[in-house]
Amino acid sequence: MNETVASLIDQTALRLGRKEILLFLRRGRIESRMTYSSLQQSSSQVANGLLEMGLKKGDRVILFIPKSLEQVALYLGVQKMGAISVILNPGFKKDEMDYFLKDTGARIVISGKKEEALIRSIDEKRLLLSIDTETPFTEEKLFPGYPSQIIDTEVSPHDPALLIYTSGTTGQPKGSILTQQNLIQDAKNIIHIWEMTEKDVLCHALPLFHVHGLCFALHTSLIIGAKIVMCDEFSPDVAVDVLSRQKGDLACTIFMGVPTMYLRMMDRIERVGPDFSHLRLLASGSAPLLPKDFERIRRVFGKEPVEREGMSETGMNFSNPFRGVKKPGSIGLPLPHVEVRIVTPNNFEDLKPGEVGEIWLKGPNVTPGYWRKPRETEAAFVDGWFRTGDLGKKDEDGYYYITDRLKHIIISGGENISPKEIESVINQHPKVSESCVVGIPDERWGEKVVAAVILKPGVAFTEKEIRDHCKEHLLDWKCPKEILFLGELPRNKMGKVMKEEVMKSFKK
Ligand code: MLC
Repeated sequence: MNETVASLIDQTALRLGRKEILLFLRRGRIESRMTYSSLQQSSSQVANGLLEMGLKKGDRVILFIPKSLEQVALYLGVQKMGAISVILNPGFKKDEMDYFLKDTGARIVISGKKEEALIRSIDEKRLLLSIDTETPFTEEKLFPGYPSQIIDTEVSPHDPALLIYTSGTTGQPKGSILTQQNLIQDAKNIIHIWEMTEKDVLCHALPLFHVHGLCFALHTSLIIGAKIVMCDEFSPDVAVDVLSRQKGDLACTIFMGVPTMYLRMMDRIERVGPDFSHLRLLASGSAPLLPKDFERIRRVFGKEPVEREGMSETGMNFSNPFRGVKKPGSIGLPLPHVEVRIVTPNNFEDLKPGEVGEIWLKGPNVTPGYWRKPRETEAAFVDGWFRTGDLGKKDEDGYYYITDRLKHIIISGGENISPKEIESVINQHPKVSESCVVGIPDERWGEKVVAAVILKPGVAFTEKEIRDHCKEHLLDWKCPKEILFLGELPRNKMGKVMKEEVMKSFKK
């Protein structure tokens, strides 16, 4: 049998059956506990149940469900039967979900109770399974009575296992295909470089619909047998409370977060000042960690953070060493088997250390391409090298730095946001002539989304109305935090909007 994410987890589960592997916290209180054998049993029942419903290997299964133990068991069940998981933010609005349903061609949607109505409003007849995630986990909620033996589906290393949607620079999200091999390589790399073992306990406060919370945090822990203290959502108070426990069920050794999470925790901690010496790894990624925040984490937590870099298309690519020198402002060294080039973006010439160019990647962790988007896939690769769209450099010690972005993406609180997607929503409004969305530096979010809007002549439109319009069509955090009405957009001689100039108008 080929190795799959699910088979690796099963092997550990067989060894550590009675171990409590997941502990679920709702609003900071322990709600449910799950052993490996319970996870194994319910996920196998899910797999058998889905097979009996007629689902097959390679079918897409959308998980549109709040963070919960049910979500974990369902996700693993989908993995076991060889279908492709599409795990989506339960906050997506109707238009966004309409797009995902069409783009994935999903055979079934598994939703939470609250999310069910939204799917039904798009497609009354779609095969849908709605699961209650608001009450404590029980095995009976999923597929009770179905066989609980391990499924033996023929899955090859190159079969797609997961679609992770990422903000497309042209507007529409693209489903990055991650194969079994991509996911396994990624998990093995992380376990290896961060020296994860079954003695570890991870505080999991990330969403499960991104590679960060799903692949870097969940896969690694389940594969190696590290216990997970899973929070229903990120709350700085709960995270600080959990991370400061030195003994008992909740005592953790690892935290993985985005810089915004650290900043929000530190605003609390500096007033309280607990002892965090039991934590062995504080990992930060998904957005740049400013050197001043690196220093602040070191001061407040008494430990240097390990900054690392990854992408939905590749999993994790770089990390500062767990034991060696961690350089503030650097994303660190390439992970095992990840090849890196820094090239001139125009004529693809390799550059020397210290010179800034586009970062290109190759390795078993890199996606074979975007789901049903051959043109975007072709544009993303040159001779088998993945073009990240990030500009960066390497120093004399081999540490990498991201200096800028070639692609138009805003990174806010660790979420990648496409300005084009927001512009097209704003521009849809009949009162709007055009708009330009940019990201400007922000203490809380790293960057925040702002919009310059040009109205049609003679119409009246308020900032609130634009925001409401955006909230109707877009996830809340994609909506502009500031809106400026301009007479016209600044353009260069070619007629192209000068984003830098638009950004300046917000800094006044
Ligand atoms: C929430 N809000 C945001 C936001 N998240 N605004 C801008 N950017 C964000 N990321 C806004 C909401 O719209 C709302 O405003 C207000 O904040 C409170 O909402 P909330 O839902 O209570 O927010 P909160 O739970 O506090 O969320 C903050 C956060 C979250 C930092 C915990 O954004 C988060 O989980 N970020 C991590 C995302 C992540 O996992 N990224 C990994 C991508 S993978 P209003 O006005 O609407 O009321 C990747 C690869 C890699 O990048 O290497 O990791």
